[in-house]
Amino acid sequence: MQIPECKGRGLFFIADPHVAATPPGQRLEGYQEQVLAKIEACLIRAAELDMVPFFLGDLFNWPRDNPNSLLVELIAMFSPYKPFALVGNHDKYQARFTSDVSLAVLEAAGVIRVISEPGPAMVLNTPQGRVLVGGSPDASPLPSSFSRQEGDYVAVVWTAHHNVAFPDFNDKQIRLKEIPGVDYLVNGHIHRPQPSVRAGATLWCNPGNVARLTFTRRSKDRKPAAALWTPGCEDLERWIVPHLPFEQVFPDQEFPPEEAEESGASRFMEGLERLAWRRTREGAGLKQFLQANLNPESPETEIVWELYEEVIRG
Ligand SMILES: [Mn+2]
Repeated sequence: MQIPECKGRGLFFIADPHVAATPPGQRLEGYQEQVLAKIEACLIRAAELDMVPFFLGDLFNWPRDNPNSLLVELIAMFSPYKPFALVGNHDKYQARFTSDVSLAVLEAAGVIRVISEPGPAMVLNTPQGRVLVGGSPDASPLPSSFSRQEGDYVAVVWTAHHNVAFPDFNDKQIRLKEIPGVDYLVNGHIHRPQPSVRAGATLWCNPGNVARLTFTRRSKDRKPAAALWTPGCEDLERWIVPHLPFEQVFPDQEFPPEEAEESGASRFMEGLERLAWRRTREGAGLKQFLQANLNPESPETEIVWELYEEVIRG
């Protein structure tokens, strides 16, 4: 299969922008304009640096309930740049990437190069030589190795949107190990930035998403950043995306208690707080949450259900 050839100094990675017309998570009104401004800033910066823009999955927050006006705006914005986009779990409807999802509309408009099947995605011609860029979209396998001949490429960069066991996420399924023939593996999906980890010849990177979606101290302390790859780099280089102060994009309220957030000891309280902090339409999951988390043997359970009934009736 013929893959596109591009020219540039490197790759400009933008992870998980989660574009949406209505604010996702705990974000306030104005989200659409804010996230589009971030993406545009990234595309302009990538062009200034002569780098190829590359979305690491979850371009959209919702796969297909996006107004046409938003799609038209994205088509106009992407048209001069033709960025690459790996398919993320949020880009799919009922776990499938079909012509029914918004990302497919952008692809049909010819303004974005979608990677919906695992494999080599492009050859990037850099001043240092040819670079093979591959991708494994959501739910597709990562390569166990990549075969290349001496002198074929100066580097092989593989992109992914997977549950990788980076240091903060020991319980995730995919272990960090060397992938012979792959020099860099750059992952989206895990929104919290992680330090890069070397496994043999493969450097595993997880730059973290450019949109802040959750109301936590961690989001408050974090500066959303894109990640720049150049041939031979020791690690990705961060580029802080211009963004509004935390206070302007999240509601003015208290954080959940420190213990629950940090220790992870009380998953129940953590989950319950998250539920309570979600506003309006997302609050409906309380009953489901209680059913899944309350221990029927425990004496408090009956009291919690009584309270629940009271709240629902009230
Ligand atoms: Mn995501």
